[in-house]
Amino acid sequence: MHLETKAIDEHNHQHLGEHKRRFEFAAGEIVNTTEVLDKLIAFNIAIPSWALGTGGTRFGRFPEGGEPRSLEEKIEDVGLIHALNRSSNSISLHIPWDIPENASSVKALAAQLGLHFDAVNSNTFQDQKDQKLSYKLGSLHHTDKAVRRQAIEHNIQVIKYGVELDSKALSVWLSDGSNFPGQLNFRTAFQNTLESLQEIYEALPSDRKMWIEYKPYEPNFYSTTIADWGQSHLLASKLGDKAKTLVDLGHHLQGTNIEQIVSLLLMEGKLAGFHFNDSKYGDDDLTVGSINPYQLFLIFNELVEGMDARNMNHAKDMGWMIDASHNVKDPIEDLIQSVEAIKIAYAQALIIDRNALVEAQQRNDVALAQEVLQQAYRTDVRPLVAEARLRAGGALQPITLFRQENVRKNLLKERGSKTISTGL
Ligand code: PSV
Ligand code: MN
Repeated sequence: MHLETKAIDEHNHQHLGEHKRRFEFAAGEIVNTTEVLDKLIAFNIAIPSWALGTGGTRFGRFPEGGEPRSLEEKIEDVGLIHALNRSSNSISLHIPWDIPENASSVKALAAQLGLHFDAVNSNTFQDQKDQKLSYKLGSLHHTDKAVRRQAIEHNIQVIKYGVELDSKALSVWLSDGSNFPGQLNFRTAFQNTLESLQEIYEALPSDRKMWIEYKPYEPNFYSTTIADWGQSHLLASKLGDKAKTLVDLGHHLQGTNIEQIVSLLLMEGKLAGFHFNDSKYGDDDLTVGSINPYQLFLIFNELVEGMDARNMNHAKDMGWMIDASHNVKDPIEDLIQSVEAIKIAYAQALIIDRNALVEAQQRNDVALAQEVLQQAYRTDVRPLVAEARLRAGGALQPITLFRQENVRKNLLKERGSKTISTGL
């Protein structure tokens, strides 16, 4: 389904008066409105191809209907999101859930919708239909060299798909680990992983990156071979400049200070980017900002400060991606909410009074430092995010328009109610 520009214009016209009033009030409170708007307009967050269908749990899946049946339809859905919010101009593919059989036609379709391809993700955490050897006991860390070889070849194949799609990075997440004490020799598992990654790294063209994700548990519950940022960073350091650590917000134990991790990885030039989501217990895949928007803001505080310290381009020098697919919401509405939450946190981080914060930190004025941060956090920046969207050609209220235009109903009519898109 395609959303006409006319529908967006009419919607914006209808809500313009109210928006203007709110925007003028917000802009009057903020000293750097123009800078914030420019940065918001430039800032895009990639949509994962696996989030366009309804997610599930091991207890079941309750599809919404109208889910994309092919890679082309997934691209169309991202096109819809981007038309509404003008902030999601790329898609991240998971191989083999989405094999781009014909790269040039897929690229052309994406380009028509103003999209390009973000990181490509390999998958050695599931066995595929005609696969010779099983990943039941791991992939790149496996004790059997033949299994490692198969997993290495898969990653090299994914790099090739990525090159055809002009994707800039290979993202690797391994479920490798152990379920019981004694099952694994940790050192051998780590060294096997490193050697396997080295071979993959060598197959990576010089202008591409390898992003290494970590996760403390699930599906293995005693140990995970790349369990935390230290282990990912160790691998990335040994591999070289093209390798960096990817932070997925759902991949931490409760109470972990993720903002501190982000700050130090940035300091070392080893932060690849993000998989955004929110979680209450673990890798819950909840909508970004739905549980702990303050943590998201604190992460963006470190990101903005750290990127500025390294003179980085906020929009381009890092991988920004959502990794979530929950089971009770319309996936498109859910993704729109996630992107909005990210942009709100980013805008709030951009309006922090940096000089006042540095001064408070220097003087160890703890109370004032908190005041400075919370002054920004408690400012309602939603009118700025909406204004940036308006200037970029998007809708003032994306979800309202999505509902008014009966997008899901139309997709159901077009694709049927029993479609299930590939993914977890
Ligand atoms: C694993 O939990 C993960 O975060 C990895 O990024 C996967 O590629 C993705 O989710 C999809 O399962
Ligand atoms: Mn992830």
